[in-house]
Amino acid sequence: MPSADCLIPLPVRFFKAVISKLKDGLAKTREVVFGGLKNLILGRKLDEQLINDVEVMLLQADVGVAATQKLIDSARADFKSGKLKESKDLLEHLKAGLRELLGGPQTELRTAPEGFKPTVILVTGINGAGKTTSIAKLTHMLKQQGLSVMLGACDTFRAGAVRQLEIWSERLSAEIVKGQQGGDPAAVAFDACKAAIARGVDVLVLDTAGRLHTQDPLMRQLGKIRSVVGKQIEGGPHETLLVLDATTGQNATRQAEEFGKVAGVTGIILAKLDGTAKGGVVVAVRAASSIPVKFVGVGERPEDLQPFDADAFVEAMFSE
Ligand SMILES: Nc1nc2c(ncn2[C@@H]2O[C@H](COP(=O)(O)OP(=O)(O)O)[C@@H](O)[C@H]2O)c(=O)[nH]1
Ligand SMILES: [Mg+2]
Repeated sequence: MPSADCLIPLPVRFFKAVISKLKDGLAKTREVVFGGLKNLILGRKLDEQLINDVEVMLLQADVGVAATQKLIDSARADFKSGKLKESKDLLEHLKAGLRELLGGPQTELRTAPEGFKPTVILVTGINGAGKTTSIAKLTHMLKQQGLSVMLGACDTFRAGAVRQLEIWSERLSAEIVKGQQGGDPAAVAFDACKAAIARGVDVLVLDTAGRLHTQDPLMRQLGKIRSVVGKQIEGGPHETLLVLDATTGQNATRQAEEFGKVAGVTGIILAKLDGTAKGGVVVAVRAASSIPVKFVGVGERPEDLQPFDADAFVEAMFSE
């Protein structure tokens, strides 16, 4: 069986452009936390107390207990052994530690094997996380790369959900397959797969209703959508993206862990990073599960999605 190991190449990464856009999206976090952290570190002499104060700030930024502990333990050890001499050494140590925590498996989208179409991307997460908006942004990004995109409106549950996706499909000139409100989402997925094959589109993106990982019937329904897709399109869904709301802090971290166990999630979109001063949650989410953060959402416009890049992220966090 062909494996889903081909990657949609992301647009050439203009590292500086990515950083500059991320900087805007991370303005709140930078102002409140990481900018402050940089000033705190560089404005003081390196000692135990400074490291303690940095620890508190990391926790306040929602970096999470486990990741903070890792960063701080190694800073303390390197300070004691004399490796960190000045406060700027601590800053560099911290940045390197964050880059390491945020790095890991590749973050490009997984696709259908070469020569096979369509790639199917299933999008899941709780109500209001930002699924539909993230789908619009993803569609915009894929279309910018010259790929054709079709949308499947499998959120048949919430009133207005189909219409919301339909409005995006019109704005973005992407075809949409929809069913009746209250209808079977798996049936919509079935129709969408058929239409995507018939039209020869490159990527089919399926929107779904919000659900909690604890809602068994809804999780079974998600399983049914997955199996309907898999029966029609070999290896599909090739990517299952979990959308998390960055403003929910440690709740987002918990969802990454829990959905990761039961929903076959292969990547995370961390939405609404622009709306929080606790952007450190990216680190906590990354530390909590082996699922890579593939994109971050930094606004409500179609262009407000950024491929996640650990180095760019850390640079943006600490920039002026
Ligand atoms: N500021 C900001 N708002 C967002 C972002 N992503 C989604 N939203 C908003 O969050 C709300 C819920 O989004 P929606 O896509 O409908 O969530 P869904 O229920 O998961 O489909 C909407 O008001 C969106 O405009 C983001 O990255 N930044
Ligand atoms: Mg929605």
